[in-house]
Amino acid sequence: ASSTSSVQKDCTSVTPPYSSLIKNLNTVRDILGNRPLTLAEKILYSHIHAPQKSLVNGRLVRGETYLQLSPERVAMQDASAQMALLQFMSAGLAKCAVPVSIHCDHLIQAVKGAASDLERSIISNKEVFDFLESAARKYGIEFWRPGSGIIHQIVLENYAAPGMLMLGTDSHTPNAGGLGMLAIGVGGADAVDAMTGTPWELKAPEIVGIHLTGKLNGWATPKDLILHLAGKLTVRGGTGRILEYFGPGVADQSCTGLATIANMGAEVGATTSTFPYSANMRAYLEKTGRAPVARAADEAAAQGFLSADKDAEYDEVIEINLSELEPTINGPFTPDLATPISAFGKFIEKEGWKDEFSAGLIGSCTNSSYQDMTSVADLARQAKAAGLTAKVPFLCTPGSEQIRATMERDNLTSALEDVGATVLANACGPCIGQWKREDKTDGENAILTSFNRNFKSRNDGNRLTMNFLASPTIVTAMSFSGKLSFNPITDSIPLPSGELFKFSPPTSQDLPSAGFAAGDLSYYPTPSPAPQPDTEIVVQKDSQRLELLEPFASHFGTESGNPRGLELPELKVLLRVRGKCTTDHISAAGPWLKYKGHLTNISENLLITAVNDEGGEVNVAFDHDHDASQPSTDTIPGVAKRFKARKQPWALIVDDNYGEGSAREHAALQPRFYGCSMIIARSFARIHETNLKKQGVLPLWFVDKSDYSRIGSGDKLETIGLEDLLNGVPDAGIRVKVTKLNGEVFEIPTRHTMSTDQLHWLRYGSALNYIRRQLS
Ligand code: MIC
Ligand code: SF4
Repeated sequence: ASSTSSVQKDCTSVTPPYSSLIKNLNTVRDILGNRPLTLAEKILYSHIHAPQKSLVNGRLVRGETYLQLSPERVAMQDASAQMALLQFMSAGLAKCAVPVSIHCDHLIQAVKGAASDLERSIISNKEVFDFLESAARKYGIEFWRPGSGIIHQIVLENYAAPGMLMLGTDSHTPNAGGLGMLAIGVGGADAVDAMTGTPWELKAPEIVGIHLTGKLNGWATPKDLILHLAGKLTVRGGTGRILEYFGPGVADQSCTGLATIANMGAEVGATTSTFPYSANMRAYLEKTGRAPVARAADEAAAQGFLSADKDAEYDEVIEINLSELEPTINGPFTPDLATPISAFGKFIEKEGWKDEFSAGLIGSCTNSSYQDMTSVADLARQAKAAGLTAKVPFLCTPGSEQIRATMERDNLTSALEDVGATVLANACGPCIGQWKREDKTDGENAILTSFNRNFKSRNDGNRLTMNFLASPTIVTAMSFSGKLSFNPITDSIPLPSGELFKFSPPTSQDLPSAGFAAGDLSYYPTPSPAPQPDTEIVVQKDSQRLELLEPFASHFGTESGNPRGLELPELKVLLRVRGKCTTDHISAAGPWLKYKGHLTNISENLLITAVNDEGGEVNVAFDHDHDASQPSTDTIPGVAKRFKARKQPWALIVDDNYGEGSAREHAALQPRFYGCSMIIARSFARIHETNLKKQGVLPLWFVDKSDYSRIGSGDKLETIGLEDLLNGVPDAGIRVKVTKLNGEVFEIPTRHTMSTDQLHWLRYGSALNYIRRQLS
């Protein structure tokens, strides 16, 4: 079944309940003494659960107060949904408390091209897709099957709406902020809060105002704005903060351009990003079959709900003049190493890297809008007219079936294929290491992508592949030269005729004049399906892909064998991790994605790319208690397994921004599964810190960052003060007594960020154990 006109949507299920939100907001406004509010505050505060009860003393301090929120919707992708559903199932409810959608996108491997890749991936992941589909049927969840597209693009096209609050089990969930809402990336256990109707807790973020003036010109795109900002803010700059854009420069950007900016707010650690409602958002809603949502949003905007109040106060304001922005290329290995294109050639030369790259990749959840695709097709046509084809493999992943079908109808696909591009399935593919690369399997090489993330080993599993992030137009133009130093704005490409070819700045169209083509209608799920409680969810006993979850044991009480009361049992340090340690280091993706629903199997990848600060080696840990039959060192998961076998609970010592990157909660589940009870960090990334708390691991921050180097593997750690905290004694902080291997003893001070509720999670062993108690 195929159709060329856009699908009719059931807009009743996706229109935010504006009047009750505004009413709730007014209650909060009264409590706060009617001070002017930012847009992000309005959206957050309108979703506070029972404000009269939860805002005790009328106090709400950004960066301090914990808010109890009621999100309106949850979206989950196939990799993270497995754990989220396994946890939800163990809560024993018959249906979800809010609308939920599941998107099959991460598990599709790119090898040859859309059709065969999809077919092969459906077979190889059948067990998992069947599991997700049956769970969706049982609990009344909208199920977007493999091939339908990437979660964030589908959410933008179908579910996102101005003023909404949504959670997604993926760090790039903020993409939906392009429609003027707050969409927040979380771990599966947080999604379970919303799915069970438990208020979801978030420390009121600080709000950074980003004031946009001027106009983008020539080759500069919204992607360049966020690449530039990432360079300014660094991968830590957004932690605990929402980025709220405002000013005259917002209205000119297309809705999908804003989504790209919001998407990559994840790269600076921001809680999310948002923008005031605009005419372009209205146009996007209308073109994607949601005119009734646009009409309702117009009314809400007229009441001042969808933009900041005059004189609203930001915690910091950053000025960006769009007229001064130039295309920017970020990387390698970190998304915040930003170089303007005019300086990029020199940068490559200075680093001594070869002036070549081996593949150009466009699309993904970050950059596969109609606007992106019309602009790259324009460049492809210019190149074709000059007789050029791409110099390097040139791959494109459309974000959704709707985009794919519209590209095909409007001859954008053929324009790309004419110059040698391969159009892959509507899925994550190479962005998440689902890329069976047959050309470069090892050795140093560079790739250029329009994706969002570029940590080591991410795309093709090769640690030496340098991934540079750029706008789709820059990636495309450079793919015709194959040289990293090529700047399409100033440089020309020599043609066989001896003439020189220079690109004209790309032209684009933000929305298709003929509307979006729906493509294969069988990809669209029934809106708000009724739960079918009789559906059986099959998890085979000997399955290598799925495993039912055993609740984690509490650290305290007689069963735990812990003699220390409400202090953690005595812990042994497994490892001191050096430097950057993202969730990709803690729980690698690529080939491991297939074990996302099997905790025992996926735990084999624990920290396998982390650097041991004692010695500097990757994936090596020391076992100071080994017996005669065991070597004194092993892989990190190897030593963790030995500790588990000895029932020896353990701790990690880690560096700054520990757990940056994704929302994957496996990075918290896996250490907990092997017996990790505490992690002391120089600092944590937000989502990961919460994920640890949810699974009953205590995250502590060094008060004095230099204490990091005083603690090493084999040292014994004892908490002092946790018992008081759990007993509600006013917070005096937790001290940690360190007994070094050589017998030396000292104490260090630490800080924590645990709210009262989060302390319950620790006490019962996990948030889920606590929810189960509450529900029973
Ligand atoms: C990513 O982009 O890193 C992922 C894969 O989408 C992750 C989610 C996951 O690991 O399940 C994310 O961003 O949260
Ligand atoms: Fe998929 Fe990549 Fe987007 Fe994550 S960042 S959702 S892996 S396309």
